[in-house]
Amino acid sequence: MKTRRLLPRLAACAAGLALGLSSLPALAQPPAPTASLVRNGGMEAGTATPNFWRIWHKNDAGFAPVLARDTAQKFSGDASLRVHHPTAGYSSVQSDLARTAPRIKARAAIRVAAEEIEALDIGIQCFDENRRQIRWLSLAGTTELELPWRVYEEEFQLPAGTVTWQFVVGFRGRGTVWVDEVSVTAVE
Ligand SMILES: [Ca+2]
Repeated sequence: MKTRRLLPRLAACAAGLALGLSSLPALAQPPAPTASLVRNGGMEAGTATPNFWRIWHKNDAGFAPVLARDTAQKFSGDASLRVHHPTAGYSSVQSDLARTAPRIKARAAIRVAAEEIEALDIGIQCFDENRRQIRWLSLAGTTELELPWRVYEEEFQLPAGTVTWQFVVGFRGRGTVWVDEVSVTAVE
């Protein structure tokens, strides 16, 4: 009895397989790009500031950098992230902490523009299970005072022991930095 009931299902499966085989050429197309592991890397979500990004700065007297979501100067979409230093100092903007498989190999990409700055550092900060920083992976840096929108791309591997990590853009001096289209995608 059971065998008889199964037969129509098997026939249906065979029909499905035949359909699958006939659509095989579609598999030859390049795979869809992997989703970025950086939340809101396009800075589109948010109002006064982009969601999932925060600023840290040195506590020098009178130094008050301003983080904003800028809808006037942007690389793409409706907005970018802007950091302004009214006076000279050091600050860094950081993405939300991300958690991925350890030793992941990934490609980082970022768009940056700047005015009147002294130095810019871009990298990935890696933390262990106790939130201690175990490695700073420098991706790019410059001491150019003026920077049109520029693309930086770099492949990196998270070191062993990494539990969480974040994208960091730090800059020194007086001036303004814009950041847009930040992404980290796994390549293996
Ligand atoms: Ca954008």
